[in-house]
Amino acid sequence: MANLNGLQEAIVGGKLETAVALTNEAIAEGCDPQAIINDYMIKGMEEIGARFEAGQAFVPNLLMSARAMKGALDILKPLMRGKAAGSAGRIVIGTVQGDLHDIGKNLVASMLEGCGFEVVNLGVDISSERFVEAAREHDAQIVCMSALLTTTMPRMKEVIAAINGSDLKGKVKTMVGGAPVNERFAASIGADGYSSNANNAVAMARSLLGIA
Ligand code: B12
Repeated sequence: MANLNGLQEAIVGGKLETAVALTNEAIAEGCDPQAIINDYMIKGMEEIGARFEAGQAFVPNLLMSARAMKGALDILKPLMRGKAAGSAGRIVIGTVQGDLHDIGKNLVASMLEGCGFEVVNLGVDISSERFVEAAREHDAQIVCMSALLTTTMPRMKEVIAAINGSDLKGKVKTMVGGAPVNERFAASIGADGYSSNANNAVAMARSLLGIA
């Protein structure tokens, strides 16, 4: 039987090789990739985050866990296929300026891609200007922003202001997410959409573009 608790522990312990081996075993046994991510891997990241907050883990531990998480995600990403129906729309996504967290953002990008969206992933530490330029260059319908730090959340408001102060006003929708972001914050900065996870991000993107 697939040792998914072992996978969760490998993520917490930052054990890349074990995480990769247990992920491959779980896939070979027919486990659902989405369930592996949501029910075990993300829980592992939450656990190491809680330990960090409690002073029981340190930045190198976070980095090791992130490495193990990424290694396992690389195996699962190609298997995350939703209901794709041609090109559902073009999306530019990035982590806001000053923020280097990209695991959740990349998960959202993969889910959107898997569900038929064309996704331009700008990476991390992205300035308002770059979001606007990229949206224009790629003729994006949605700009997605991720922030994991309370100190970088305000950058999302600046990106939305930059979009609204440009020729893209009214042409591009905005969607925000990341652990400290919630619906109320999203509404307060004028974002068109918010989702707490990658699955609902797809439903939200579809709804913003009026796709059933
Ligand atoms: C891994 C990690 C790191 C890694 C990041 C590696 C990487 N490549 O991403 C490293 C070690 C680099 C790191 C650094 C730091 N980190 Co850090 N980190 C984490 C940790 C443990 C996990 C984050 C994660 O990957 N979660 C798993 C993913 C899947 O979840 P997620 O990102 O939330 O994404 C999901 C949703 O939020 C949503 N989502 C995400 N983005 C988007 C975007 C859109 C558009 C939508 C719709 C949805 C959406 O969907 C995703 C999938 O379901 C968190 C703890 C936590 N529980 O969040 C701390 C945490 C975020 N870090 C924290 C801190 C303090 C730091 C540092 C300042 C530490 C330091 N002293 O140096 C630095 C900051 C560096 C910087 N400038 O960004 C704090 C933030 C506290 C705060 N209130 O701001 C946290 C909360 C830890 C803690 N409990 O104290 N970190």
